[in-house]
Amino acid sequence: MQIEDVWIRKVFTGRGDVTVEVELTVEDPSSGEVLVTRAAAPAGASRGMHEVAYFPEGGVDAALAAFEKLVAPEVVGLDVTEAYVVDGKLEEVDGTPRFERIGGAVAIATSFAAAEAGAAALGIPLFAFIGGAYARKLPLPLGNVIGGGKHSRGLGPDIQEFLVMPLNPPDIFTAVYANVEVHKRALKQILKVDSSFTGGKNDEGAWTPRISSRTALKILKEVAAEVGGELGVEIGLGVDVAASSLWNGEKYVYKNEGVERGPREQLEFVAKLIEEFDLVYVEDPFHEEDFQSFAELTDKYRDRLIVGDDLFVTNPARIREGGKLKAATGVIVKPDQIGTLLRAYQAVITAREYGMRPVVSHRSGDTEYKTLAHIAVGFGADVIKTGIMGGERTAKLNELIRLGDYLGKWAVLPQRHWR
Ligand code: 2PG
Ligand code: MG
Repeated sequence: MQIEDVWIRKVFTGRGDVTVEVELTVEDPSSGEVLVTRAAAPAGASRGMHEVAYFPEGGVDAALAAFEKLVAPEVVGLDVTEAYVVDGKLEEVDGTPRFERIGGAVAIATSFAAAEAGAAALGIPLFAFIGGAYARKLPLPLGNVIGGGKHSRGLGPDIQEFLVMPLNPPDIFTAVYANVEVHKRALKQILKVDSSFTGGKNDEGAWTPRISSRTALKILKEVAAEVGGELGVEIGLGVDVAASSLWNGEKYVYKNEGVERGPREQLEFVAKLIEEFDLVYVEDPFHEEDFQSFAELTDKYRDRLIVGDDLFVTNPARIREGGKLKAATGVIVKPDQIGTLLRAYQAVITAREYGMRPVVSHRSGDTEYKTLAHIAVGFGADVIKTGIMGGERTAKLNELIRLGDYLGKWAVLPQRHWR
């Protein structure tokens, strides 16, 4: 099954960022059957310094030109049923470690579309193409209920995300439902502490009241206990501090709270939040170069998910560095951060070598594509981080529910496999 034709166009993410969508036409030479698959690149706002270049110099139009000139002539004729052959070609035609010539957006959209084509050509679902016959574990959904930081344009709390995750759901529908219900019911509690709040939501569909981080967690704790009690499910709390966005080179600046914290105070602050709210998930508590503080915190809380996002940027070399230092118990896997599905897979393998759990994640500017749900199941991720509300978020969650049906009795139910 060879690629016959390729196409690229500019489209938009849910936040209105311009991104690229790649379309591939594949033809079966024996039957003459023609398949068309497409995929788009998501876009982050709080990007890690070590991520691949999103677009080449010159922006999206330069990306389109690079696709036409460098990628298109080389991928036409490749066999999509050979996993990752297109990804290898993307590395080759770009030739830089950060995809500076073609841009990470072109790379990941092409990589995704090629995997979709491979699956379609073989007549199997994408997750099975990625993960093989043994891929049948459903991830726990992790989603943000209240949001701040860059995703709320500095108008909400200083911490970027206040998250919930069901820990022992009986099935994937109930898992998603638990998060949806917490999100819906949180509004009433928010209005009790911020009567001026008009129900605004941020880039990822999280509520953005002007409240402190501690108040946000208090609200989540109460609502999660209420919903969890009704559903008979334990719902854990988490945060993505996105600490690189707060770091000014010396201190963590909490603008809305009017507080500055040095590295030591930051460690104490985060540890206190973990204790007070029994946080099961803590992402990027320190800035992207501070492996040492990560290791100190992880040493205290090995039974929680202490997760690196900007720290690792889905980069196998950085994950290995962190693994050696025991800097985390979990690794965010955003395929777009590293440019291809093949590299993301290598990131997952490396994380597991060091006993760290993969958390497959969306971006704040995401698209209506459901690709991420298949990647999470294909990689056997413990957790999928994909928000709760908004079409580009529910696209992934609804697909997970469908995959649960598809796998039926063969599904390994989403459960907390740690602690
Ligand atoms: C994060 C992500 C997704 P962004 O920090 O984890 O929530 O945000 O895509 O803006 O990097
Ligand atoms: Mg993050």
